[in-house]
Amino acid sequence: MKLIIAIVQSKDANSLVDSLTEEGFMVTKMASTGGFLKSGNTTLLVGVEEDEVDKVISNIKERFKDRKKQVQVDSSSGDTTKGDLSKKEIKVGGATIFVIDVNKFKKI
Ligand code: 2BA
Repeated sequence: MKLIIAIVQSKDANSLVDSLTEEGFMVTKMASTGGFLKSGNTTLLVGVEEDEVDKVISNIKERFKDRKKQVQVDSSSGDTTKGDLSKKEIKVGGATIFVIDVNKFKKI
C-alpha cells in the first residue's frame, strides 16, 4: 500500500476530493499553510494500492496547472511578510506530490 500526500491550491481542492471520492478512493483533506508564502493551501492524504497510484496522480494533473506569480520577498531571509522586500517570480498552482510506502495499515 502507498500513501499519497498531495499539497494543492485550496480553491480547487474540493473538486479534486469529489472526483477522487466518486472514483472510490478514500481521502482526508487537511488545511495547511505553505512555509514560503505563509498562505493557506490544502493537503490531501490518499491511501491506495500500488497499482492505483498513477490513476490518482493523473486525476490531480488534470486539475492543477502551474502558473507564475510575483511575490514580495525579503532578499536576505526569504520571508514574504517583512524586512527589505524585493520582487521575485515564483511558481504557484500545480501540485506537490509525495508517494510513501505504508508499512502497516489497520482500521480498528
Ligand atoms: P510554499 O512553501 O508557500 O511555497 C510556494 C511556492 O513558493 C513554491 O511552489 C515555490 O515555487 C516557491 N518556493 C517555496 N520555497 C521557496 C524557497 N525556499 N525559495 C524560493 N522559492 C520557494 P511549490 O513548489 O509548488 O510548492 C507549493 C506548496 O507545496 C508549498 O507552499 C509548500 O506548502 C508545499 N511544498 C512544496 N515542496 C515541499 C517540500 N519539499 N516539503 C514540504 N512541503 C512542500
